[in-house]
This record gives sequence, structure tokens and C-alpha cells, in this order.
Amino acid sequence: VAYDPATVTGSGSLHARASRVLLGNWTGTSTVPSRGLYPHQWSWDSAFIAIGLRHLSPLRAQVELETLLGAQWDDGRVPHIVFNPSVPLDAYFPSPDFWRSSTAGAAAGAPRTVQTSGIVQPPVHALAAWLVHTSDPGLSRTRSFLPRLYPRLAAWHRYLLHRRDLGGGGLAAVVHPWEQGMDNSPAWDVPLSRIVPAEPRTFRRADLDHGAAQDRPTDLDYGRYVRLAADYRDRGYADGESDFAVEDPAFNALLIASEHALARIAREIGVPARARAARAERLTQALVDRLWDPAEGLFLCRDLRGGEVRGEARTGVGLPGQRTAADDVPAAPGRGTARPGRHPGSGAPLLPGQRTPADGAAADPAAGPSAGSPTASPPGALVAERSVAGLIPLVLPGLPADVAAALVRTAGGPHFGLGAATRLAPSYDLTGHAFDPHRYWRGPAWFNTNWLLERGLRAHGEQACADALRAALLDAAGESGFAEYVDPYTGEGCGARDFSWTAALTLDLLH
Ligand code: 9YW
Repeated sequence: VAYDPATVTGSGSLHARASRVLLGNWTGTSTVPSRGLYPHQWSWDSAFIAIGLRHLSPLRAQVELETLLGAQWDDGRVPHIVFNPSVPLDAYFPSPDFWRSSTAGAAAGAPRTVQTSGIVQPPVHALAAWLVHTSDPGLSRTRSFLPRLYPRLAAWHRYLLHRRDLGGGGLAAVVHPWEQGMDNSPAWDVPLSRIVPAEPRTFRRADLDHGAAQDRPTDLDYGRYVRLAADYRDRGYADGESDFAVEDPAFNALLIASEHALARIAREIGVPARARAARAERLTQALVDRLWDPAEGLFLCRDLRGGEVRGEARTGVGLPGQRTAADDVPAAPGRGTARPGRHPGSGAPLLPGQRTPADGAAADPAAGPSAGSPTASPPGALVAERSVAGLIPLVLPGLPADVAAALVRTAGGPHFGLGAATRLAPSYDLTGHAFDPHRYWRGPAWFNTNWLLERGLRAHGEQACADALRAALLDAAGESGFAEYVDPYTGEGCGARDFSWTAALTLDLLH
């Protein structure tokens, strides 16, 4: 579909305007997400930025990823922030003196010369590296871009697949909401409710200097983020003990997409690739077995520390909470249930229409055999919230066809409204109890998630939907001045403007 630049506001073509944003946010070795709000290098931002920047300067796109991976820890983790030493400490919180990576992270092999955070973000990097390579293979080969990056990317995936397999089913768990990238998603409300917040007077929220308080996470959320991060730091960033441990569908789908990209990279540089491709397929199966809710037609988060019945039984789909086999709830469209250490079906009888992920896999021949023992149920409980994270696995071409078809239906249905009620897919259920069209990851539409959905729709043959989403993304980016996020109904911009991944993914869609 041809895009008509005359339909966007501002001076110059959309391409020129997006390019100006990226040039303006370039620091010499990497790109800041936003000059005011986020003045350092962020991990998954850099991956999305590189995907757009490759159309302007393949060299800069390579350097962007090289800078990030240059700050990798010896244990393989790629930190979620690489701090710019020339930025004042009070410009962003939590600052380097909070994370203390080079001392607190010494046992985990944090770099000595560069300061970083100690948590991670979604692994979009191998996918980005592959796409950057394809934009100028000659330059890439001359600079040995892929041979230099491959060992680092492989170590990164190894870290996630081993140290972060906290649920024992092959998927990677996040130990902080910031790791998944959708900071205040309602999917975290229940897992976070167990965390005692840090005292408000022990930290200062620099984010409120730049963003409207009603658009940002609450102080209570922030207190919990700070507590979780401080506890992790005080354990020397050792994995396994966290009070917060969640298997998230978007994080794992991006890991799988990157594992496929790593197989392509391996083939390009002449190292064995077969095991990688096979692993990506096994992980896809684990994703379906552990996180797919067939009755919802959506992937859900698995709260590995959840599953106990807490407080009174919760009613109705879309209410906050977790549903367990012991919950006595009125019949409602089904919700996966789970209970630690036992097969869900062995608890109180399930209500009609309720299915567990294990039931879904067994009843659905397309889903294939479960990765684990047929009677073992995964630990924890699925979180009863519909987040856009649950649609992101659509990026995987290897998804079972019936799962992909259900995701397409859910994207266009009442909860996400794509192609109907909304201009762009919201970050959270339009009908959900916590929906707020302006509050960060509790409703607004984001450009990276919609860019992923656009690719996913194309990968599954939904060309018309993908074309419409592409046009809507370009319109919203241009009209909002490359906003950080927008109202999903009106496209009204919120948060920062001249936001790097919005500009970068605009460029990518224009090419
Ligand atoms: C924060 C930089 C980051 C993104 C995250 C987003 C936000 C940081 O900004 O987190 O201070 O809240 O949630 O996904 O990487 O753009």
C-alpha cells in the first residue's frame, strides 16, 4: 500500500522527520530513547532503533548494537540500561549509584569500566542484528559484524535459557516488571502485590520531572519496583531467589524469534545452526503448553510464585487476580487454571468452559505432545489479565495454525479492537477493570508492540489487516510527533515526543 505523506502534519516528509529524530537522539555510539526522559542507552529500545536506523546508516545501526553488547556481563546478561557517564546522576532514577553494577554485580561478571543496571529487557537483539546485516551485507562482512556479535548473542540466550528457567519448563522468567518492558501492566498487579514497597522518602522519581503523573506508574508501583531491584542487587544479582518470577509470552516469543535469527546468523557465518532451529521449535511448543489459554484465544502470563488462593474468590474474566482450581467462581468465558504441584483437574471440578493449558494441548492435536511429563502441571498460576503481550507470539511463523488464527480473531475482537474500535492495538484489554487510555502500559497503544503485530499478521497471511495497521501506525506516528505512546482510540500523543523507537519503526515501515 502506497503511503501518502501529504496526510501527515509537520514540515518535510514523514521519512525526513523520522530521520531527524534519530539523528538528533544519536550520541556518537548509541541512541537515547528520548533526550529528556531517558538520557542513557536502553536495551530493547536499541534493538528496535537499530532496526530503523539500518535504513539511514547501516554502520550506525551496527555500532548501536555493538555498544550495547559491549556492556554485557560475564554471565551473559545484557543489562537493560547502559549509563552515559556524562549525564548528571539526578537526570534519571534509578541511577548508577543505585545499581552499583561494578561492585554489587562483580560476582556475576559486571563490566568494570561501564556502569549498567543489573536487570535485563526483552531479547530482540539477535533479530535486530540479523535485520541490520541484511540491510548492507557487504559492510557487515567487511566489519565482521556477525562473527563478532554471534558469541555474545549466544551467551545472552544461554543466560536466559539456563539461569532464568526458574519454572523448569524451558521458558525464561523475568524477575522485575521492568525486565519485560511493559512496566506497569495490570498483568503485574497480583505478582507485585506480594512485594513490600520501599519507603517513598528513600528515592526520588526523576521520571515525574518529564511526564505527567497521571500518565505514569503510581508511587506505590514505584516503591515496589525499587524494593525488587534493591533486593536483587543485595543478592549480588544472583538468580533463583526472586519473590517476583513471571513467564511472559512477549518476552519468550521475542526470545524464540531471536533464536530463529541466531540460526540464520549461524548459517551465514558457517557455524552449526541445526540445534538452534530445533531449540526454537521446542521453545514454541513450551510457550503453547505453558502460556496458551485456548478459551481466551490469548497467551497469558504465568506467575511462578502464585497459585495459592489469596483472599476472597475473584469473579469474572478480566478482574484482577489469578484463577486456581479451588476458586469458586461463577461460570464465565473460560480461564486457564493452575495449582502448584498437582494437575489442575485433580482439584475442585472445573467449571464448564474452563480449560487448562494442559487440557488445550492434549485436546488439540495441532499443539502436539507436551514438553514435560503428561501429568505434571506447570508451577504457579496464569494471571487473569489480557495484555497485548499475549498477542505478540503472532510474530512466530512456526506457531500452530489454530493458535495463530485464534490470536488474529482476538486482536480484532472486543478486547483489542484492531481494525474496528481502535486505531492501534492497546497495551491492555479495552474492557478490563484497569483500562486507562493514557496511563503508560495500562491501555495506551505503543509503536513497538504494534510493529510486532504488523509483522505477525503478515507472517500469518493477513495482508489486508497488516496493511491497515501499517497505515494507522504511520499516521499516528506522524500526527503525534513520534510520541512515546498514544491513546488507542484517538491516536492522541502521550509521554515523550521525538521518541526514538517510534521514529525508527516508522522508517522501517516506510521501507
Ligand atoms: C522507565 C525506555 C524505557 C522502555 C520501557 C518503558 C520505559 C523506563 O522506558 O521504562 O523509567 O519507566 O516502559 O519499555 O524500554 O524507552
